[in-house]
Amino acid sequence: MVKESNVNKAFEVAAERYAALGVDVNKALEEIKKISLSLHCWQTDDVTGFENQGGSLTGGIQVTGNYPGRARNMDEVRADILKAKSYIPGSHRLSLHEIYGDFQGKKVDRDEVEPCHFQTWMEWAKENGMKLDFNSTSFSHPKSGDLTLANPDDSIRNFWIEHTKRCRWISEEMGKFQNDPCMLNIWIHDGSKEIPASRLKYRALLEKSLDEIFETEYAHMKDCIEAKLFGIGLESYTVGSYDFYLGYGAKKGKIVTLDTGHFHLTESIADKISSLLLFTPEIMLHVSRPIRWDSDHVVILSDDLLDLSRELVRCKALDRSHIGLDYFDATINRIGAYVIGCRATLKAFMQALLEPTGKLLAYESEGRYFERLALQEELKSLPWNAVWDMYCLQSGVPVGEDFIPEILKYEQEVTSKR
Ligand code: RNT
Ligand code: ZN
Repeated sequence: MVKESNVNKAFEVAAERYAALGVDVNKALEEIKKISLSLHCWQTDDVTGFENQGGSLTGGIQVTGNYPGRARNMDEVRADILKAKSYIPGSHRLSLHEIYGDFQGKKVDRDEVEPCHFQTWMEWAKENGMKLDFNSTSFSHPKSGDLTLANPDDSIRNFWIEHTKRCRWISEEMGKFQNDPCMLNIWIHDGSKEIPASRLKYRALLEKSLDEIFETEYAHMKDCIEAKLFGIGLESYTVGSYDFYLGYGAKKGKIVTLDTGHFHLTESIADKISSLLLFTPEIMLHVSRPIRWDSDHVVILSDDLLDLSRELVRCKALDRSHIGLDYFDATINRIGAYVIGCRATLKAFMQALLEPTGKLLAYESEGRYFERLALQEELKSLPWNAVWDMYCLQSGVPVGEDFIPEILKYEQEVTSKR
């Protein structure tokens, strides 16, 4: 067990070290408390949901691995979320997909879903101090195919329009219930394996569908549109590309979701933040980790993530940003995977909040580029982890590696018996 007295000592030394650079560690601790992640419920059960038990995951996404202990029903999903949450400092939101509705064993098709199917979720979330975000679900359904909102067949397209409209309505009710806007993320997989004869046709259809979906104005929810480079089996063309959604978002005032796994691998997501801030209302993130493709590996404290979190802090954009997570790994303990990714994301923000941004900016405007680079390098090895440990200690969650045996205990007692 990490000794509390060591956490206190290390914090004291770190505080002095940062103060010398003009950084107030206590202020950083106050700031990080305000960061609420939007935890993705689908890490608990490999994006299965409660509608097609045993049905396969489609839409060009894939969960790999079959580690034992997957949550099999709503009670298990809820229990696992609470378990994961107990190892993550701070207060966080929960992001639900439409397929996680409380359907009570009834068949409720995607164009029939209503806010009542999320009533128990709203109450449960409230009891557990969480606010909800929402996602429409157009994959893993007989009508998914390769095209949903961009389908030239009106009956299929209208089916998904109706679904997405209902998801906005549900989000509105969630937002009202929790007295805080619910973020609705719309991601569709539409695309094709081979080069289409017309790229324009499907994009025009998607624009038309979105216009219809967004006709109703709501006050308690916010729409986010998520772009993607490609999906498995849909490698040549994605209707909802980044250019498409950036254009749509800028023109119609919608929030563009940046999923960090949805771009060319050398593309910097951090570099996109400032442009989005200038031309779109807010920013929604899906923090993920692509390995060679959109593989949705467990998020770790990578340079990319650090760069992204620093950018949001430097742009003073935290109050215009929503930090959702999106990965699904079934090769290791799923709750462990959940916690690793959430803690890594918060650690990145901890480091960003400890940056002496004013000093770097001053060096830059004075043309003192040696000092700027030297300080950027030194910052990497400053004792940020002492402040992070203090955050965990103050939040009453395990410090450092102490969460590992706890997760193993839950595995032994609960998830391994599933
Ligand atoms: C897929 C998108 C999408 C999904 C979730 C389950 O590539 O990232 O956000 O992962 O909605
Ligand atoms: Zn995503």
